[in-house]
Amino acid sequence: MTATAHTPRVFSGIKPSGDVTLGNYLGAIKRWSEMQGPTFETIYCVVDLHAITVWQEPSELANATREVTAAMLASGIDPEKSILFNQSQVHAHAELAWIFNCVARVGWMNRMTQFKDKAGKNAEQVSLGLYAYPALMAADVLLYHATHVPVGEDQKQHVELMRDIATKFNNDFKAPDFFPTPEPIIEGPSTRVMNLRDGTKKMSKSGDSDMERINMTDDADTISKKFKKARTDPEPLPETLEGLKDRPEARNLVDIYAGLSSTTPETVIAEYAGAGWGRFKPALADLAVAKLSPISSEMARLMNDPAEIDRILARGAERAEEIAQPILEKTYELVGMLRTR
Ligand code: AQP
Repeated sequence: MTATAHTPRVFSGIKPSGDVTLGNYLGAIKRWSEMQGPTFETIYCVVDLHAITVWQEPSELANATREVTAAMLASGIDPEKSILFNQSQVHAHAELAWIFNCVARVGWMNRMTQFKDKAGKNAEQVSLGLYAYPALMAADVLLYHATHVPVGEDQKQHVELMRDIATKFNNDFKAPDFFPTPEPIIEGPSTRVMNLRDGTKKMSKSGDSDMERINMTDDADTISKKFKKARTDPEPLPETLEGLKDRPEARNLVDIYAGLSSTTPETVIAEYAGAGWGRFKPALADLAVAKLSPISSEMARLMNDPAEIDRILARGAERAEEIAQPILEKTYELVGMLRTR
């Protein structure tokens, strides 16, 4: 079996750890929706087990899971075309993650920059789960023998680590190509949407200030206000993209415009060369409102019918389990676990 012998299958996930941001939308969800079609089987997951690597209020987690699901559905993820479910309903994720905890090396985890960023100076106090997160992420993808993982730039290192885990497992247990080595898909102008107040930091759900991100649930006035107050420099937009070098905030706004209008940063610069912020920011805000308002209205409609969201997730979990369970069983067999029933 070679990597190409595996069914072309996409897996990706998003944590229910706060309001879905424009970064999550442009870097992940919008692209996930575009990947539905004849080329790939697509599996999308609300990764609630990942969310609890940092504290989540128990009374809010179920609703946050529904809200992220609503954002995915409203952005065009079709539960008939894709398998859409939440991670904790398919037990095999946690089981395979344990096996991968025993395959991955501590030295590999120590190199993960996202852990260093998230733990900061507090590394002794964060959960063991946050440290082991990449092994669970490897399990999420490899449980389905997925071959492609569309993610934002921040997840690239984790996809490389999952390739190392797959290779080591296949070697250790003498099962050549049992697990595929998945390819990350990181493309387009919005693989790293930056914070609106500091163009050197990523836009995140859990960032300190609401003004640094656009939430998918923000109304038109809030979106306009946030773009108006977004940090920029005093210079107008340059004639070419090279002119945005060393101007991270300006580059970010151009990239966001390109992502929202499904074009390239070059095209945006060609249209707005020489424009000041007084012209560009309102145009960007109008574009964002036009693209995001239909999504936020649809999210609100879906959130009025939580039973329907739960039904979609339950059906998705059943379909996911049909693929995952035989792969988990084969994994246990390769590891040598006694199976008596
Ligand atoms: N700023 C971003 N630009 C582009 N892509 C992004 N993604 C996240 N932020 C950006 C992509 O969104 C997908 C889901 O991410 P996640 O929720 O699983 O985890 P995350 O990367 O840790 O996202 P956040 O928003 O930063 O969440 P918190 O603050 O809770 O940790 C992934 O494909 C990710 O690359």
